[in-house]
Amino acid sequence: MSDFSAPCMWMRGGTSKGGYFLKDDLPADTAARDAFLLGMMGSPDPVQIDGMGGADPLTSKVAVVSKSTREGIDVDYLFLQVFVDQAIVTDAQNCGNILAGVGPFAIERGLVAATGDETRVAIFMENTGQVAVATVATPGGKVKYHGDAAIDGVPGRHAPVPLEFRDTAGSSCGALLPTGNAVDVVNGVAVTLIDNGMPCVVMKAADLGITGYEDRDWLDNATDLKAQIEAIRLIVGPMMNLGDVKDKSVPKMMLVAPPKHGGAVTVRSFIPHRAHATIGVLGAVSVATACLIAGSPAAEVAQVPEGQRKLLSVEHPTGEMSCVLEVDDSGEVVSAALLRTARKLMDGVVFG
Ligand code: NQM
Repeated sequence: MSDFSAPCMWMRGGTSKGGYFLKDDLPADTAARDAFLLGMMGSPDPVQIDGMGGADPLTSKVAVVSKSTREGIDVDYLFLQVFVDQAIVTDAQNCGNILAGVGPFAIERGLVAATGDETRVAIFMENTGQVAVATVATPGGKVKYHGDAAIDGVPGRHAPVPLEFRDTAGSSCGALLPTGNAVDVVNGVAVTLIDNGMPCVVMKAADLGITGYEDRDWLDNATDLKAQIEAIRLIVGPMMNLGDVKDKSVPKMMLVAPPKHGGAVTVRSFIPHRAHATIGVLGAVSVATACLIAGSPAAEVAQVPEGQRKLLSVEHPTGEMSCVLEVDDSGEVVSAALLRTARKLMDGVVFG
């Protein structure tokens, strides 16, 4: 526990949920900030009973937002993952789901003025030094959360928040393929080490002895499988320029299989120690990109559409996520777009 309290908006962003703060409302000192965030979430504790966290990495997240001084950018966004059962707060990864709430939050807090029925918010993602553009519905100058858009993993319909990404390759690893290879073999398993916005290890589910169509509970209880995957993760951390990843939430571990519902590919992801209920946004972009790399495990199982603008539906445990990838003449992915929704849940003061 800390003695600190701060104004906070609790929001669902995509299929994740967490606390959104103005940077100036948090302690400037990182150690003090992290102590407050751990206390606020109730970490470390598997059920986070003494805090706001939802006992799941997907609901133990924080966005820190400030007005940007960068040319052409509206706001800066720092994502922080608060571990559930360890006293760790890390900025070593980005989060595209929590990103979906950043535009609405920035408008609500007056950092960005609404412009007509829709407001485009240019967001600098501090974790990776890259830019995303969110389009927020703002009829009458107010953020609208109700709407007709549905995303799998979230019941009901909400206002759409389209997200566009450019130049996300090598966000954390320095290159799209940090080893320079489409395929590396680690502990006998063929893997693609890739980073198109999120460092990911993409491998065939079948090579790990599963189908790739298992549900989250089954995966979370598959102790031997998880140990095998963690052993691979610890080896590839340094190969991906991420160093020792023992206490890091990256890379994400992506097990792919052929699509079952007319999509491009099926994925079961570990983020990295729990199975994801759906799939991360930039995780999906990275896996979709792996599907385009000739000779990769993902390409072997994927159905990739023709053309320079490709809609790749990434099937996950509770539905699918549609990624629109644009490739240049040489086949390199130059931009990615996805649809998310977000919702304001609470605005008040939170105690650490
Ligand atoms: O990959 C979970 C999530 C994420 C990350 C995780 C995400 C992304 O679903 O951009 O959104 O992989 O830890 O929120």
